[in-house]
Amino acid sequence: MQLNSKISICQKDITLLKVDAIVNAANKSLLGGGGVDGAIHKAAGKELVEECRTLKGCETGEAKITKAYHLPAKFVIHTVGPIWGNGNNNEKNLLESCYKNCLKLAVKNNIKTIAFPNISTGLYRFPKQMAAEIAMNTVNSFLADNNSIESVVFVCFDEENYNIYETIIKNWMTHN
Ligand code: AR6
Repeated sequence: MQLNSKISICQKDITLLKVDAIVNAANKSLLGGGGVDGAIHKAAGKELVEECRTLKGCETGEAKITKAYHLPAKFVIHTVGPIWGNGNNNEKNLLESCYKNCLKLAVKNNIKTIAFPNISTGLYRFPKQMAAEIAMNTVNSFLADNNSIESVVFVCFDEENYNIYETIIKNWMTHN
């Protein structure tokens, strides 16, 4: 399958992006935490946690949407990635579900531009290479069947993730 031209990568702080929706790598409580979750809540302001409280949490692999308050984005889509154990606890399928459910929710809410962080690859310790392959394959397949989303950007905060995504794209271009 060809790499969809709607997919791009960048190395930035996701809270700075002016897209329709940024995705948050949250925990099941949806009440904030460290990593990208902490950065999003800090930049959005306390109204975000107030709205999140009304959502009553979120299961691993699922996604829920809120407004983005003081962020430049319009919406935040909160998803809960799997905590990496040994790979035998359905981690891969759950990570795939995160990306799929975020995109489904985006389509439902008429979101055209969306930015993903590298879900589960920080505190949740999912191996970065495997996570990147799952992320790219899942999003690319989704875009092949759905025309309403116009742009998906993978926001790689750390150098290691950026290099992994860059290499995957280069390989994809040369082999497809
Ligand atoms: N912009 C973009 N990416 C970021 C940013 C940022 N500002 N900050 C960190 N990252 P993590 P997880 C990257 O740990 O592994 C929280 O406490 C980071 O480099 O944020 O899914 C939640 O509440 C990494 O590649 O999320 C949960 O308890 C990626 O974001 C738990 O962490 C994900 O790292 C979720 O763990």
